[in-house]
Amino acid sequence: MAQSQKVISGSTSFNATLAEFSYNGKAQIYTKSDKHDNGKLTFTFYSDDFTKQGELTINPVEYEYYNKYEERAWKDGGYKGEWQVVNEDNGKSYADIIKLYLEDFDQSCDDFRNIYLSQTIFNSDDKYEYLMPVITTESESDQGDRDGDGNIDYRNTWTNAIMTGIQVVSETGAVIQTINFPNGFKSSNYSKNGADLIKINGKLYLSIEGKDANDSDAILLCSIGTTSGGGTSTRGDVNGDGVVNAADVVKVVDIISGN
Ligand SMILES: [Ca+2]
Ligand SMILES: [Ca+2]
Repeated sequence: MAQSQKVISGSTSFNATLAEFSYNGKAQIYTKSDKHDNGKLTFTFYSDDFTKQGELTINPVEYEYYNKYEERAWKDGGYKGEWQVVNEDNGKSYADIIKLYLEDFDQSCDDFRNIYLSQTIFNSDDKYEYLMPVITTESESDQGDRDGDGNIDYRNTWTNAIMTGIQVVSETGAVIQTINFPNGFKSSNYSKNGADLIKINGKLYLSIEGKDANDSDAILLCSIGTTSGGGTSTRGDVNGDGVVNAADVVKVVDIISGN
């Protein structure tokens, strides 16, 4: 029996698109590049016998980060000395694209991890789509009293990358849909947790963990339509006005919160 073998350098994990979200109903093997090469992220597609078929290179969102830690030096039996900067760092970082975890309540409910690319979740054409976070940065700080003398003797300032929306981007680079999070909702842990792609009764939803406007833990639920092909309705058009926009997100949120 002939064997196919292939060493794929620069890639960390095997992946594949899901057949149910592909244009021709077939899964497609791909790998995702290990590191951002000057910010670029490369997906490489392979046939079932590992023949390279093509690449998709995208430019992740770039943002500036900043960290600074200062403390008072030890003097006279306490942290009473001059303020000194222990660590200060700034530069550019890249926000990864959003990975989806499928939770299919119509089937086994087992989740399928790491869906980066799909063809038919967000529209019905044969192009791949992926999700880019809309990023803003917020400054945070804390301070404290290490020696308990009642006087502040250290302070820490840093920036957090906050996701305030999602862009659905075609492999052509065109933004085909922008979801602006409503009501002050924001998410800072998207890169670790990704987002859930939930399938219930044939309908698809995004579920994103984050904070509401009062800084309480919250999830944002967002309808993105059905998986059945051939329909004429606009995917994600919850309120039926023919346009997919933030109003659709708000409508779903209102339903969930019982307003
Ligand atoms: Ca498509
Ligand atoms: Ca102190």
